[in-house]
Amino acid sequence: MKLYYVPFTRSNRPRWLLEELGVPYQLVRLDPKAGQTRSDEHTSRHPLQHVPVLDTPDGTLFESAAIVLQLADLHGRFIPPTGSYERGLVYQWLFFAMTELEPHCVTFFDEKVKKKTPVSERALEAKRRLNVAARVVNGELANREWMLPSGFSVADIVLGSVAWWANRMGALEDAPNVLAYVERIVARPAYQRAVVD
Ligand SMILES: N[C@@H](CCC(=O)N[C@@H](CS)C(=O)NCC(=O)O)C(=O)O
Repeated sequence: MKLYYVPFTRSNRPRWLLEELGVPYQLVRLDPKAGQTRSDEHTSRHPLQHVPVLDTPDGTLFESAAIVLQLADLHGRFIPPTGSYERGLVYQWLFFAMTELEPHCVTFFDEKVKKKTPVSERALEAKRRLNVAARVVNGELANREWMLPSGFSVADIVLGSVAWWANRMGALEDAPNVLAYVERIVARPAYQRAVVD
């Protein structure tokens, strides 16, 4: 399998899972500054010219959460059986991460990091809404290390990477269990290998 990749982006989610799985893969680095994500070749892989894209024997796939679900299913690891209650929890936390947490991170990032206006109304509202959702995760993690009762899963890859980003931007407020969770994530050897470059 080939993973089209830009360092320090959402493409580290499938890379992290591939490292957790310990399976061989080819990393194809693209340089957005050199226009490599906007080439016709890459546009044919991803119509929005984004990463990650996974090249599989059957065709290409985009969307980081979809890719990690597919990889976990293909290898039968880090994902509970189809139809089980815990599989439902995986879907719940993946959708929660992508719809309730990440969009507010994106807005906060656009204001604070890109526009350098951390106290704009838009930034403050994004931070407020992000923390409403983060409090839910904080409560879940009160007595558990990972999002599923049975242990580490793809839910942690997606939700954990969003939590890492929120923390990195200084957007989290009063979420000690989420902070401890982020520390557990960055301590994982596979995570470290995935974000090294
Ligand atoms: N929802 C998509 C978002 C993909 C996305 O926005 N990727 C960004 C990097 S995090 C990207 O490729 N930006 C364009 C570029 O780097 O040229 C996913 O999770 O895969």
